[in-house]
Amino acid sequence: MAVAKHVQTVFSWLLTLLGWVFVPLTNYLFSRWYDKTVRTVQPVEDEVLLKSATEIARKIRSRELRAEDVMSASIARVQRVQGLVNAVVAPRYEDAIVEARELDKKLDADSSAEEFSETNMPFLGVPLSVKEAFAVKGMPNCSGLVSRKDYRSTQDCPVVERLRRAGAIPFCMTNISELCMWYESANRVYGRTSNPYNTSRIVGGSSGGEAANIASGAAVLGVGSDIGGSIRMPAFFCGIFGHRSSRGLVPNEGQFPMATGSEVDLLSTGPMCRYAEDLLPMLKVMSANNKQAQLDEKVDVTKLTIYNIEDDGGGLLVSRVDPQLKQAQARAVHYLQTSLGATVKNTSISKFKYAIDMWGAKMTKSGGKSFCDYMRGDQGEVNPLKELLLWLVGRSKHTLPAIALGLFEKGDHLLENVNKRALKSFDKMEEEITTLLDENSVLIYPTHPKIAPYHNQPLLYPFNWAYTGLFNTMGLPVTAIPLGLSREGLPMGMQIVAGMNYDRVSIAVAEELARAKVAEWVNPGAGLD
Ligand SMILES: *[C@@H]1O[C@H](CO)[C@@H](O)[C@H](O)[C@H]1NC(C)=O
Ligand SMILES: *[C@@H]1O[C@H](CO)[C@@H](O)[C@H](O)[C@H]1NC(C)=O
Ligand SMILES: *[C@@H]1O[C@H](CO)[C@@H](O)[C@H](O)[C@H]1NC(C)=O
Ligand SMILES: CC(=O)N[C@H]1CO[C@H](CO)[C@@H](O)[C@@H]1O
Repeated sequence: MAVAKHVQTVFSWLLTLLGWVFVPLTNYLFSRWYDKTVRTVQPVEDEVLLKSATEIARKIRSRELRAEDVMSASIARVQRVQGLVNAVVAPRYEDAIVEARELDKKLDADSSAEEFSETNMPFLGVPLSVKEAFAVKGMPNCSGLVSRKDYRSTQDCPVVERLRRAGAIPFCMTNISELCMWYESANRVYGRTSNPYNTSRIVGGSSGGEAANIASGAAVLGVGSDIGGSIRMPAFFCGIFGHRSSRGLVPNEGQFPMATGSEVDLLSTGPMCRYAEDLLPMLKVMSANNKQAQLDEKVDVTKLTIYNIEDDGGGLLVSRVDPQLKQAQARAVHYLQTSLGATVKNTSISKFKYAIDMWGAKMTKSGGKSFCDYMRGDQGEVNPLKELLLWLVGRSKHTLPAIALGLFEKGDHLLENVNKRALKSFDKMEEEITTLLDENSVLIYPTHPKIAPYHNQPLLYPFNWAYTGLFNTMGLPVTAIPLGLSREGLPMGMQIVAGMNYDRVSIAVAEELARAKVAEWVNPGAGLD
């Protein structure tokens, strides 16, 4: 036992040492490769696009704005940035314009009608972007799988239906990673999405098109889902807000792939947006005001205890947290302490470094449908080894991360003991977290150890999503917030984690930091020539 532990320590030293040489070297090589094509999108200039969804809806209700004009502005913005960003994979512009026009007509007739009130339709006429994996009537739902590319949804999924009832108008579907299982959004159906702040960088995944579309200023609201960080990582890389809702709060139905077995415990659907004030109204609509979470209860931020955790304490094969991210997090925490009077406690939780093992063990135990099964669409299973050989000669219809995950899954039985141990660690960690987090406390943690890497670079850091995946294992609500730009002009951010069903608490902290402009979306390209 002692020997095993020693070997493990030595091994992790070696890796760290290797990392020191390796990271600068690969960074250098990647930058040489990608710098030739680097661009940033032009800043958003149209005032209509620089308002929160709540405000847009208010102005449409009072007839200061016309729904059709707002929709046209959003569409024009997509068309302006699409060539660089490639976030939108299926437009529904004509239908969206018709729907906006019809709404205008009704509002012109009687805009004070009860049906259009703020309570009934908080997102009256607001353009809505949706992750392609969700069903929107008449739109594709292939999740980047070539064999499903002609599929069209026959009806809206529950969250889209609810957002429509609240007045939002879906106008486009956005890119994802293949089968939503990687943190770079690229696939063989729609190609790759690039970061609006610097096109040499990733947008994250799987809800990457969503984050890029919102960050580039085209959409103000979006819908994402998160089984290992798929809302929070893209929100982080693109500098917007994203909320992973408490387990069971928002319906997951109507997305492909849909989690099966107890994988559902890890999956959560939630809002993505540019302005913090839209998070809570969106969550209310998406959860249909589920009573459990008491979203209307006020939160007194000054009474909060903030548990600040700097990093995972040295997870194997997980990158160290970038010093710029640590500084940004420290600044935000300092603000909460000094300006708001919250109590800050620096802490660490030793089990956090086993995040990947615990996540893997939870997924294996869930007994859901196999990934190789999903890769094949509806026709049996894909053989990942064969796909790897085909990939090497450029003939596979799958992406490398998907093939690698398929291979990994095939070897999963070898990890039986590791999984058993990980589940024990998990139980201890969950107990510790449950005692820490209540209605008067949150935990602050980095969203990701590295600022948006270059395209394809995530293949070198395949386990860095440990920072987000950790909280899926417990099903907790987490709000990812942006924290300005780094020296390289790329978004930074952090996670605010709350206790089960205390979504309103992490969101309240996000709102408070947004009010002080500590947490905010930055117009991409602003300040550059
Ligand atoms: C996706 O579209 C197909 C029809 O092509 C439909 O059968 C399926 O239910 C849709 N998926 C979801 C999640 O709605
Ligand atoms: C994008 O990143 C590259 C590599 O770090 C850098 O050389 C370039 O200046 C950046 N471009 C912009 C517009 O920030
Ligand atoms: C927490 O740690 C940071 C350094 O990481 C330090 O600046 C801060 O004062 C500490 N806060 C408390 C409350 O101990
Ligand atoms: C790179 C790539 O394939 N982009 C496609 C993304 O989806 C849109 C809409 O379907 C296409 O027009 C692009 O060509």
